[in-house]
Amino acid sequence: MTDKVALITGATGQDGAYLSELLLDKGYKVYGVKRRASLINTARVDHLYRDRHEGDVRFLLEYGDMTDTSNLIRLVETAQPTEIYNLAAQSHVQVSFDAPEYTADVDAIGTLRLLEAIRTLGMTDRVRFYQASTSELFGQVAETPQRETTPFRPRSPYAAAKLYAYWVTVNYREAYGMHASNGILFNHESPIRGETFVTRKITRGVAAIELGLQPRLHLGNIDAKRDWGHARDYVEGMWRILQQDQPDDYVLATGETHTVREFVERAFELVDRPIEWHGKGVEEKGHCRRSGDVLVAIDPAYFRPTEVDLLLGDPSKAHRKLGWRHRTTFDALIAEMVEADMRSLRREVLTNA
Ligand code: NDP
Ligand code: GDR
Repeated sequence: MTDKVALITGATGQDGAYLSELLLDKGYKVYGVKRRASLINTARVDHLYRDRHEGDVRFLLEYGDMTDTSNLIRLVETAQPTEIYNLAAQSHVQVSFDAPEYTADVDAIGTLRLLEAIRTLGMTDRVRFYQASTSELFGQVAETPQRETTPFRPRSPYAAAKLYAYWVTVNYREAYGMHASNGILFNHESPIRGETFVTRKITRGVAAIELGLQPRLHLGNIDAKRDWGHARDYVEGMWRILQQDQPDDYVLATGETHTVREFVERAFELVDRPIEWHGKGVEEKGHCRRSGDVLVAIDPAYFRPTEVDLLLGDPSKAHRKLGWRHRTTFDALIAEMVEADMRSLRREVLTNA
């Protein structure tokens, strides 16, 4: 029987799925938290699931919610984890402008509830805690590239909620001597990225256009710059953060930045549809055309009340202290995502034929 037990909130999300897989490979027993929903929402981890009646079941999904204190206490008590990864969040920046109070409840107070559950159960010296912090904390950036010491200046209700979660994690480390750490992760993507985040929206859109399922893609601010890596690489960094003797906060990033516009161009190139832009995007709400067809149209509905224009991380502390490095390049990430979306949409077309 393994003595390494992880509790992962947000196990059904993109990172939760990659992290569950990694920890199971490393021999952990993993308790994942799933939310009650009217439709089954475990597609990303179904391949890890085994019937409880089979032997050696090391992946267990329990119902839970970051808004429910007593539930969180029971989950920690049941799992008796050695490591907790707090990945659960209302993670969509634009949605946080529409649902700011819910976002604060889940992302900020939810983190506090979980830390308090650990304290209430007298487990502060037995559990290592990872908080999913974000490059969105840097917001209107004070310096470039952004590193652990760069001042925070959040630009959305999501980022403001995550700012609270960041500091309360630091506070529990200092006040109670907890092994509690923040991973300040820059954007990371994959074929199982949520479909409303820009990268997946683009790769799915490219596949759908290529297969004749939709005429064009509607996007917002294509001049925003992001430091995009692969989720598979980043969950390994999360694990490394909790294996350190001392808790600390780390930036995980690639150290490269690209515009949304570049992401679009590379993705269309992969299906042999090089594109040219007409208009200047943000300023003129421009379109991108190919042989007269408008393939990308700019829709003001996707612009945010306040935008984070540029993110570029400096991961040198993680390189030095964790021995962590991203492995997947920008081009390889896009290729993997476009190929996966082409495959899955082709399958859908065949099934519906
Ligand atoms: P996802 O949106 O893919 O996953 C979020 C997870 O949280 C899902 O499992 C979701 O459940 C769950 N969740 C949402 N609300 C609640 C709630 N009230 N109670 C319990 N669970 C809830 O996000 P990612 O996997 O991309 O990100 C993981 C974490 O890392 C998030 O905290 C995010 O904010 C943060 N982050 C992500 C980055 C990225 O680029 N991906 C970068 C930096 C930080 P369900 O499946 O039912 O929706
Ligand atoms: P982000 O990711 O806000 O960086 O947060 P997202 O993919 O939503 O946006 C990236 C940039 O693309 C611009 N954009 C669009 N975005 C979306 N979603 N849809 C569009 O149509 C569109 N057009 C342009 C956005 O304005 C933005 O500038 C992600 C989340 O995973 C957070 O949880 C995480 O903390 C940060 O990354 C790091």
